[in-house]
Amino acid sequence: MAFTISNDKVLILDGAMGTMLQNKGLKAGDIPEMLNFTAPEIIESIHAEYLAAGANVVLTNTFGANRYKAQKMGHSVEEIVTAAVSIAKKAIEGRNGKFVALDIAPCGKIMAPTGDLSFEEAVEVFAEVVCAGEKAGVDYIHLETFTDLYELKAAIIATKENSKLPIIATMSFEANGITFFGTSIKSMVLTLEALGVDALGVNCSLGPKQLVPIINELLEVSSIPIVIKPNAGLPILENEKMYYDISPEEFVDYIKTFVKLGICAVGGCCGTTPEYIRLLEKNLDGIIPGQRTSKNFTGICSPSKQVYFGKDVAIIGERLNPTGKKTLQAAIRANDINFILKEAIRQQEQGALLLDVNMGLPDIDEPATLSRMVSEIQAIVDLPLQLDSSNYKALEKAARIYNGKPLLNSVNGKKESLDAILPIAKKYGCAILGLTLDENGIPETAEERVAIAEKIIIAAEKSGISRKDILIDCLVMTASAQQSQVLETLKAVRLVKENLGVKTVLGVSNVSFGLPSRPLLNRTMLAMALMQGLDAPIMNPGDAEMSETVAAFRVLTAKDANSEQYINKLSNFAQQSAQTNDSETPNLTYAIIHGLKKDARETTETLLIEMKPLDIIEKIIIPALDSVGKNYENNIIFLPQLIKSAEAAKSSFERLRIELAKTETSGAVQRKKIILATVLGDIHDIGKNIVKVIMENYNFEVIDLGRDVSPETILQATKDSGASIVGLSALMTTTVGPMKKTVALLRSECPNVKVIVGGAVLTPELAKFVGADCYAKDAMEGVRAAEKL
Ligand code: B1M
Repeated sequence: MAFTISNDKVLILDGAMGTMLQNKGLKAGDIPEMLNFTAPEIIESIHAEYLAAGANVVLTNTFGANRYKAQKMGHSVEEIVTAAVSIAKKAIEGRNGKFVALDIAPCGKIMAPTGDLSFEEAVEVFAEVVCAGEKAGVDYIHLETFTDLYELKAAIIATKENSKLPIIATMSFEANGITFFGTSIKSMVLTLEALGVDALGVNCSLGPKQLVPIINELLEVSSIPIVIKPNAGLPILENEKMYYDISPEEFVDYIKTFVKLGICAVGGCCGTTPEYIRLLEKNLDGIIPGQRTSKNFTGICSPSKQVYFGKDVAIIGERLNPTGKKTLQAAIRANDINFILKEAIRQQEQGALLLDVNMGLPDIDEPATLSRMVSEIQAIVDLPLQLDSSNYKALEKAARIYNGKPLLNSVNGKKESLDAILPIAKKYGCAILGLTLDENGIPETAEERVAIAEKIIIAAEKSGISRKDILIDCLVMTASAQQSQVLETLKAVRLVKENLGVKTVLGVSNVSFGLPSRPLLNRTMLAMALMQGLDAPIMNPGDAEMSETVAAFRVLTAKDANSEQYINKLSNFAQQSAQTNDSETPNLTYAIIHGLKKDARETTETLLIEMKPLDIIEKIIIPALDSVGKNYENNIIFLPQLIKSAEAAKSSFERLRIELAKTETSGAVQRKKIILATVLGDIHDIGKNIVKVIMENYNFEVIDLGRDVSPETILQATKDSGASIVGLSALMTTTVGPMKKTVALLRSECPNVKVIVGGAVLTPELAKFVGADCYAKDAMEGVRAAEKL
C-alpha cells in the first residue's frame, strides 16, 4: 500500500527518538545514528514500541545523517541510511498499514550568503540522503526541524530531483511565530505549497500549548494537510537532567483540539515517549479532522515578508531594470553590488512592496548576474522579488536560488514561452506574470488580450500551476502612437479580473512616451487603471506624484483606514524624515544598519578627516550596532541582516585599525602581557578586537585567543605565556555562565592572575557575580583597569 496523507483521516506519527535513546543510556556527545550499526536492536525496539502504541509511521534514525556527520562516523551516507531503513522496515514487518519515513533534518551548516553553504552544495548534501533512502525503500520523505526556509527549499528541490515519493516538510518556530532564521509562518506556507509538498507543519522547539497561535495561523493560511509534532512542553533542567513540563494527558487534550480544528497528522517531538503516542491513538480513535477550506490567496514572499495581491495596491519597484537607465547599466557591468543594494533599499523606503529585478544587458552573463544580484539583494532587503528576464536560463537559475516564493516576469502566449517558463515556475514554486501577447504580437482589442490571458491560464493549470498563482499584464501602449489602445488596455484589465478571476499588473509609465509632461499622463493613467482593478502597478516608488496618487486612491477606496497612512505620507514630518533617511547621503550609521560594507568603509574614510578613530567607534559604530541589536530583538530584522550589519561594522573597523596602529607606541619598554578571549559559546568578537587594538596602542602585548574559547584553553594559554592579566568578553546572557567557570578555573590554578571582564551583557554586578577583579565598560576602561592592575 502506498503512503498517502489527506485531510479525511488522522495519521499518527511516532514520538521522540532522541529522548528514548537518552532514556536507554545515550550520552551527550554520542552520535545517535551510530547505533544503527552498534546497537540496531535498540533502534528496532524503539520503533516497535511506537508501532505497538499505535503509530502509523516510524521515522528512520537518520535525523542528522548527512555527509558531514558521515565523515565523523567513518561510514558513508548510503551505509547509514540503508542500515536505518532496514531496521525500521524490520520493525513494521507483518504489521498492516504501517509506513517508514526517511527522516531528514538540517545539515548543521549555515546557508550562503549568511554562512558558507552554497545552495547547490546543500542540494547535493540532501540528494545523497534522499537517493539512499529511496533505494532502501522508504515510503515517503520527512523533512523536519528546519529553521531556515532556504535550506528547506534546497532539501525539497533535492527530493524532487531524485524521487517521486511524497514529501512532508515541517519547520521549528519560536514562540513569536518566527523561526530562528526569520522565516514566518505565512512565508513557509506560501513557499512550501508552491513547491508542491504533500503536507507541511511544525515540529519541535515548543509544546502544544505554545503552538496554539502558530497552529491557528497555519489553519488560516494553508490549504494542504497540516502535520504537527510538538515537544512534550518546555524543557526544564534539573540536576543536569532535562524534563518536559506537559504530561501525556495534557498533551493529548491539546492535540485532540488541534485535530478537531483540521490538523490531520500528529506525533511527538522532544520529550515524548510511547506513552504519549498510546494515549493519542486511544483518544483520537474515531475522530475525523475538522473540515478545511482551500485558500485563494495570490501571494509571493521572501522568508519574512509576503505580498498578497488584491488586498491592497502592491507597488512593484521598477528601478532595478536597466532599460533606459545608464547609471544602473554601468553598475551592473562593473558588478557594483553596493549601488544595486542601495537602489533596492531606497525603493523599500519609498513604499515598494516588491521589487522587479532585471539584469538584462546584451554583453553580460545574465544568468550568473541575475542570480548573484538576487541573492545579494535578499541578504539585505526583505521584500519579495519579481524575477524579470527574457532569458530563460537566467529566470531558471534565479528561480532556483531564490529564497521564498518569487513572481516570474514573465511568460506570454507564445508556445515557446509557455513551454520554457511553466516548468520552471512549477518546479521552483513561483507565481507567474503572463503578458497578453503571442506569436501574432499584441492584439488590438481587449477581448483578444483576454483570450491570450485565458490561454496562458489554461496552459499553466495543465502544468500544475494553480490559477491563484497567475497574474496578468494586459500591456500598456503609448498614447502618442496608439491612442485608441489605452482604453483597450484598461478594458482588458477589467475583463481579466471579472471573467478570469486573476490579479493584474501593469507597467503604467509606458503610456506617456513621446508626449510632454509625462508625469501628468502617468499618474492619470495609474488612477484610471487602479479604478479598473489594477492590483500591482510596476512604477518608480520614488516618483512622488505617482506614489501620492496611490495614497489618494487608497483613501478613496477605503483601503487606508482613517486615511492614516495618507496623512502620515503627506505631512511635513514624513517629508523631513524621508530626507534624513535618504540613502544618497554617505552615513556610517546608515551603512551599518543596512549592512552596506563598501559604504561603511568609504564613509569611515571621510569621517577620519574630522574624527578620531576611537570617537568613530564609540560615537557611531557602537550606537549603530546597538540599534541593529534592538531591531533584531524586536523582530524587525533577522539573523541574515544582523550578520550583514556586523560585516559592515567590521569593514569600517578594519579601516580604523590601520589608523589606530599608527599611534601604537614602540616596544622599547618591556611590554606587559595580557590574554584576551571571548568566552566559550560566544562568537561575538567585534568588541574584543577593538579592545585588542587599543591595548596594543597602550603598549600591552596582547595574546588574542579568539572567540568561543574554552576555560581550559584560556587557562593553558595563561600558564604558557606567563601573562598576569586576562581580559574576557561575553555578549550574551547564556555566556555569563562559561565566563564564571573560566574565572573560577583561573582562580584555582593561577591565583595571582587578575581578570577584567567586559561585553554588552555585563554590568559591575555581573562582574562581581562571575568573580572578576574588574569590570570594563569599554576599551578605554579596559586599558585603565589593566594599567591599574
Ligand atoms: Co548577536 N546578539 N547574536 N551577533 N549581536 C547580541 C549580543 C544581542 C544583544 C542582540 C539582541 O538580541 N538584542 C543578543 C544577545 C542577547 C542576550 O543574550 N542578552 C545576540 C544574539 C541572541 C545572537 C545570536 C544567538 C543570534 C542567533 O543566532 N539567533 C548569535 C550568537 C551566536 C553565538 O555567539 N553563539 C548572534 C550572532 C551575531 C553575529 C554573528 C551576527 C554578530 C557578531 C559578529 C562578530 O562579533 N564577529 C552579532 C552582533 C553584531 C550583535 C550586536 C548587534 C552587536 C555586538 C557588537 O559587536 N557590539 C549585539 C547587540 C548589541 O550589543 N547591542 C548582539 C559592538 C561592540 C564594539 O561592543 O562587544 O560590547 P561590545 O564591546 C565593547 C565593550 O563591551 C567592551 O569594549 C568594547 C568596545 O567599547 N568590551 C570589553 C567587550 N569585551 C571586553 C573585554 C575586556 C574589556 C572591555 O577585557 C579587557
